[in-house]
Amino acid sequence: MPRGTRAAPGRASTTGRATGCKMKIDVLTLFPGMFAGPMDESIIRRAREAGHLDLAIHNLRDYAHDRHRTVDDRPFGGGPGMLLKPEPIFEAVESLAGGKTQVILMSPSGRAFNQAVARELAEREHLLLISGHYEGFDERVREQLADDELSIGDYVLTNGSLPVMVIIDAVTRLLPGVLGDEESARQDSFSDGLLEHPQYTRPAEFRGMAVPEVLLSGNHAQIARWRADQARQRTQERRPDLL
Ligand code: JCQ
Repeated sequence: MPRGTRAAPGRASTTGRATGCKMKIDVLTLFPGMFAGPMDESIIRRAREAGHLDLAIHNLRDYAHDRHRTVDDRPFGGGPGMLLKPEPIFEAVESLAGGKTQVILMSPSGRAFNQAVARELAEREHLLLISGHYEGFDERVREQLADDELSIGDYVLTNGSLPVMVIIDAVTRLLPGVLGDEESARQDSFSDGLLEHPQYTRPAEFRGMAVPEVLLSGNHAQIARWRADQARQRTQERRPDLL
């Protein structure tokens, strides 16, 4: 059975992660150096240090065994560019994936990544994220190895490492214990599918620009109505697709 036809995330399955225990993420990339820095700062760093996230970066070239450690080749049928050849990816997945692994390809041809997908992935126990490059993957990688293929947006990047880091960031902050109680509560209050309302901090007047009077009024019912209305207007203006 192809990997893609196994139980979908979210449902009861053998692939879910018990809440409160560690998530494992393996990354397969041609540019492991891109991950040093972004994955060693801020909340991701803390999540790793606290043991919520076990992150390992693997160089795809380490799974190529010819003299030149070749990872790419020309497309059958002709055309420009190069494809990632199947053998190193198959060997890497066979070495890194187990029965509970969700194998995910990153490419502009994937299904759209969003907050709902992030919540799905945060339930899994083991992710193997594979960064695309060149013109893409040999189709047999999709058919035989991948459970999912994700795009972070309709634009083309030079390789999938930044998209992989976007996924890791969005998923890690959802793992139990990673964010403080205050930030988790804030997150819940904005899961209404609208853009955020305008916010202000001190001073109440800055270079002639005043904070809206209602926010200084202390009338919390009126403030809540103002914020809801601003969020609705802003969403209508910038992201009517969300309404
Ligand atoms: C991911 N949105 C854009 C670039 C080919 C098939 O493999 C490829 C992967 C990439 C990198 O990913 C993206 C992307 N989501 O560009 C070319």
